[in-house]
Amino acid sequence: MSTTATDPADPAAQAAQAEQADPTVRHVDHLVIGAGFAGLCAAIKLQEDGEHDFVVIEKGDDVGGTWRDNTYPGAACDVPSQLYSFSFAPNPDWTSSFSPQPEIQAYLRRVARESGTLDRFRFGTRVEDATWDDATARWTVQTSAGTWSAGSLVVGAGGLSEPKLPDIEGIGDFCGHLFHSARWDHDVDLAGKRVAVIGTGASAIQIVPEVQRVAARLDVYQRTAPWVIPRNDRRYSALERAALRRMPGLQRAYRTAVYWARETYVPAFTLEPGIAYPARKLAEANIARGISDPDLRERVTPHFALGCKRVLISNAYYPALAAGNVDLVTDRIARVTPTSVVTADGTEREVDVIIVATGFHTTELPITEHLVGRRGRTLAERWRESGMAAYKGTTVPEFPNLFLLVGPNTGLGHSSMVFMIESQVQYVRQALRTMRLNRYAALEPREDVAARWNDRLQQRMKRTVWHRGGCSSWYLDEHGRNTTLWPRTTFGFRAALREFDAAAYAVRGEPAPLPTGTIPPTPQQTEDVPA
Ligand code: N01
Repeated sequence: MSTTATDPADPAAQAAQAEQADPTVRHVDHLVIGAGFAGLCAAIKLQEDGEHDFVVIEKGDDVGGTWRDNTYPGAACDVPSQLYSFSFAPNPDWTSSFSPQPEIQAYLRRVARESGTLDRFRFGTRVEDATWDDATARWTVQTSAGTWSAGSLVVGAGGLSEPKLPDIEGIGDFCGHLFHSARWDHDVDLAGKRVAVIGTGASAIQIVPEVQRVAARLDVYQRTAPWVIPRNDRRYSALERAALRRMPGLQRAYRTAVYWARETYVPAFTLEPGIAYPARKLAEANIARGISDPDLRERVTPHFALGCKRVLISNAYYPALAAGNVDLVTDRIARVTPTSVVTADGTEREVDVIIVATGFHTTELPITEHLVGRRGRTLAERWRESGMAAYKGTTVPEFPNLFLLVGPNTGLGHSSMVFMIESQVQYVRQALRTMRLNRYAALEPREDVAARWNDRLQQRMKRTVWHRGGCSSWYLDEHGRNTTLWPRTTFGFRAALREFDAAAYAVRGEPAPLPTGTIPPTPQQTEDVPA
């Protein structure tokens, strides 16, 4: 077989040569991992830019990501739907201000269908590993359905996709039904059952009121009480929806109003936690309204600054805890037996079903164990040494042509992740355009630039409520560094990613002179709220 060298800056020639070498490998310009909000956004925008040679690899059997997986009763978004949706695909048909999961899932399915990209999606396919090949300047991606070779890799695998199970003695020996909130077992009928819910985070507080209504008894195991403010949910009337449908300008104005209202939380989170005093009063009033028993009120009142952990919203949670068939258990769980949960004080509570609402692997993302960079080590290995960090939350030194969506320090405690995803996808489009125009085979951020970016970010983090608020949370890694959240405004994030800053990158492949008149138009950020 011929091994004639090809121009490393010419992906087509590289692909052709590799195909000759191994005809079982399929070649694409771009491979996207994940078909949630992030992967779908990437696919739609790649297509819009004329980048038709891509594939989306998705382990599930549908689009939707976390909104496909979290089907527990009561699942709904805690960011208003007018903002928690793509700016380029407004939906006038949301039935209420905080949409339930089935509506969000239906929205994502519709957007995917109408985008005309679905034929590039490979469902039921798991990425086993992805390895950078320096010789060809391409990623080799092993999947459960064969091997792909891709010029660039866009990872939209999600930060909340891998359920985290609690490490409790005996939990594996439980003989009743046990499942995680993100893997709800709909075959289990909870009516008349004795149920335990472990955890009191965003998922649990939505699950508890639903289970309380049908279960014979419900034990809620709380390790740390969360702050819960009222949920100002409202159903839209048919008239309102008709108005939103007929007047797109009205919907844009609505979205803009929600955006700015949410952005007013930022100073309390990132500058001075004391600013959140009115929200704290709201949360205390929420407790007082829902619970009359002083002892229970005391036990659900957090002892840390509001915002330190995710602020939850619910009108139904406290009344459910106060119901006659519910016990809030604040003693530590010592062990689980085949039929019961035993707490440290020796109390044993018999249960038929245990619902584990203990969150996700957020600071050691499982996909990173499978991404092997230029130096032959995985992204997980790099991050074990240096902590989870990326340049602008998106690119990582040592990992050429890799783009992380919802990467390190892009999470939010107050607003819509869809806004952050669109900002990142804009950046990726600019990067790919730069590569095409200049015939770069590969680019990766410079170590010094990435380090400066992250030093500044961590410096800023010290002022935030997530560090000063007196709690432990999944925002922080084992060294106490906040590697998950963005510590500034979302419009600040968008501004930082608006243009691709090629000078921050090491590139491979010589720039070629551009023939005049053939420069493709700059991909424009969809007109959105802060523009
Ligand atoms: O998970 P969490 P989640 N023994 O990690 C407790 C998004 N989301 O699935 O606080 C006993 O927040 C743990 O206790 P503690 C949103 O971004 C959004 O609820 O660590 N308890 C905590 O109470 C959210 O932040 C929406 O002391 C244990 C709970 O389990 C993220 O998903 C809805 C334990 C875990 O809370 C995750 O939320 C749902 C143990 N061993 C989720 N281990 C909406 O948009 C953990 N806990 C509405």
